[in-house]
Amino acid sequence: MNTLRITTMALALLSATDLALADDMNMKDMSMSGPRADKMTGKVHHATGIVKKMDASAGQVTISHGPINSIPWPPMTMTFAVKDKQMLRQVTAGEKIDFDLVRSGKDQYTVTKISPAHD
Ligand SMILES: [Cu+2]
Repeated sequence: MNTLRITTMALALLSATDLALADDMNMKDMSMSGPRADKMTGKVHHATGIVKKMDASAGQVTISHGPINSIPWPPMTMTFAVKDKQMLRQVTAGEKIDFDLVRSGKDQYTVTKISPAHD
């Protein structure tokens, strides 16, 4: 079996696991903690929101975000740590953004990517 084939199979397995997990979360578990949430560590969630404020020295951004079904979260306003403080140079308060977040602790998520919203 060549390398490409093995990689393709591994990717197929990965996405099947992801889908099963997401399904399980949506159906039964609305909480953000516990063993199920632990399995989500490392998974990148995508969301949209409006920047409320930035704290460059603390490396934090407050975002009024829409629903994030993959966690799952309803819409809310909350403050996140950012992976890299430089990311805050690219945003302004009131701006509509697309962003990525990754679980970084119990009930804690870190924003790993911010870009202007597409629409
Ligand atoms: Cu939230």
